Amino acid sequence: MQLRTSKFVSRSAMIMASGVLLVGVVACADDSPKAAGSGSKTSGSATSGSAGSKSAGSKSDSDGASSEQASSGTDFCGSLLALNRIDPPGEGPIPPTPDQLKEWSKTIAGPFAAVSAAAPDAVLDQVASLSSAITKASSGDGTVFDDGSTEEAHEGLEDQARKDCDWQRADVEASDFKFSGVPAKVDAGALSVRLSNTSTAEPHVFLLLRKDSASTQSNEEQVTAMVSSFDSGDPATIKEATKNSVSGGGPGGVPGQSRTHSFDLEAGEYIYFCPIPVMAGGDGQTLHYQAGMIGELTVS
Ligand SMILES: [Cu+2]
Repeated sequence: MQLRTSKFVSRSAMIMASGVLLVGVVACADDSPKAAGSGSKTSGSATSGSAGSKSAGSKSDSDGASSEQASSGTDFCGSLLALNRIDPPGEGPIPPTPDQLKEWSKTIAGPFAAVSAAAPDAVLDQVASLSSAITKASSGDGTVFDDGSTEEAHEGLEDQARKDCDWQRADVEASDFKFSGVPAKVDAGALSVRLSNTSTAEPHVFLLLRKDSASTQSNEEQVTAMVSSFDSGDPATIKEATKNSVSGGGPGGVPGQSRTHSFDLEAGEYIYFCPIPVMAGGDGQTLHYQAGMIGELTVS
């Protein structure tokens, strides 16, 4: 039982991170970021090169025309959305193996290079930080997921996107145990969700599951069917059970934190939910969505 809980926290921590890198709920609470850039010692990956050269070189030639900046902004917006669709490494709540990390770093290399190439000068430091984290992952080093600075860096990109991108926004408050401020309905396309955790004790995350219109199960039952598949530890079972989950995770943070994730949503009916177990005074078995952190979002 305890195992299930701790595994689930781990999975939540993984999926809460935006498409790029995730930080353990506990790890990010201890607030001990490792030196950004230490991964650059690792021999090169495809991603570190492009980010590194951009961060080294392009700050000085930022006197470009504003039209150039506008088109670069458009690329930045689209490429960030694409990056955010990439799932975290590993299977369900099970921490990724070194091989899975290596595989993931290959998957994310192209989308990250696109972000890196299009990123405005204002976020070059963040791009460099993420690049070094991906380089670490490419050597099978999972400590990138414990590093609060990588999550901060991704937040910097999301923050910039809110300035540069013509996206729908939702400012959502997560408290114990409900979400406030989630629109009932949005248009298909980009939606930047900024989650502010106003709890004093509980981490929260905002995830989306596309409703199965053929299902006779309640929303809560559909979420439970998905999250309980992680207990099987079987990749095929998990894959089938999570097929309607919106890929790439969602915004999440510890008490007092604000975190942002931009989704690119197709039309449909979605369930939003937080799957973290009740921690303070909880039995370790009740998950936040079972205590009220669940609702519906229509995308049309
Ligand atoms: Cu929660």
